[in-house]
Amino acid sequence: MIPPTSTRSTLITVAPTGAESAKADVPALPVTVEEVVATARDCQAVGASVIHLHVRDTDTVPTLDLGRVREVVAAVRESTDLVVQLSSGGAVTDPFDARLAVLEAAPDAASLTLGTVNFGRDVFANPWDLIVELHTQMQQRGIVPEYEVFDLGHLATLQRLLDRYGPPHGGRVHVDLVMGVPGGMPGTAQALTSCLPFLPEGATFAATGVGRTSIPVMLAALSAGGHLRVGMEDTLTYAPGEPVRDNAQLVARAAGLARIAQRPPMSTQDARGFLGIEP
Ligand code: KMH
Ligand code: ZN
Repeated sequence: MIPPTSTRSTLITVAPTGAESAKADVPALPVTVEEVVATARDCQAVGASVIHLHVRDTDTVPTLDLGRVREVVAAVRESTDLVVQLSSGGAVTDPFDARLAVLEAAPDAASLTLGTVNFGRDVFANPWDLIVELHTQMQQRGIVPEYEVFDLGHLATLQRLLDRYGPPHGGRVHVDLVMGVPGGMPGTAQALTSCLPFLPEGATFAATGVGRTSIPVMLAALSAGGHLRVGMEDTLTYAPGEPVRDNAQLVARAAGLARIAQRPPMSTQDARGFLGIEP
């Protein structure tokens, strides 16, 4: 097995909003510019160094409207030092050209999903040509990708992508294992461990456990030298019967586990160095 490159600290990404939950069902979900900025600030204060952003319009509906995306990116940059990572995944209904166009907002980083996966009753479509276009456009625009892996086969696609099109901007191959999505790999220590031998040489990884898999996935990731992503995009229940209060509550728990693992949260400055993002 190729051991993943471990670090002395833990990169914690917060995914505060996502594209799946409705504000009406989850009143604590940050959807306005002000709510996103407040969450970003609170999450940085308790240990996040990266924010994975999905944007909502003024009716709280997920949007890839470039003007709105730019507005949110600028507002988060003005109020925090977080690495701004835009979602290029959007919602399952978003067209490919609109998902590609978010790169025009010039984020520090963007997600890049490495294959199609069932997503509950929907299909999250990520064909090869879209993957290549996202990868090469990010190279050209100086945007650092976070490779999102929902299933083991996506790691084989990543290797093929790197072999054919070369390394990402910044040089760091950083993968997020998104686990526990109904249709993707399960959120278990066994599944996480199974992925590790298939990471490209020198790659680092984070893991995200959706729903109740959040805690086992965090513990497994930390044990294996990995990094963490948490947030209300992925988890709405803090403990059985207890809704998440806010994103900072999830980040604070992740930071606590990272400290127990003796790999405390990475600063935003260190996160930029780690990911190969210019200061
Ligand atoms: N909303 C999901 C369909 C990403 O942000 O890149 C896809 C997603 C992945 O959340
Ligand atoms: Zn996302």
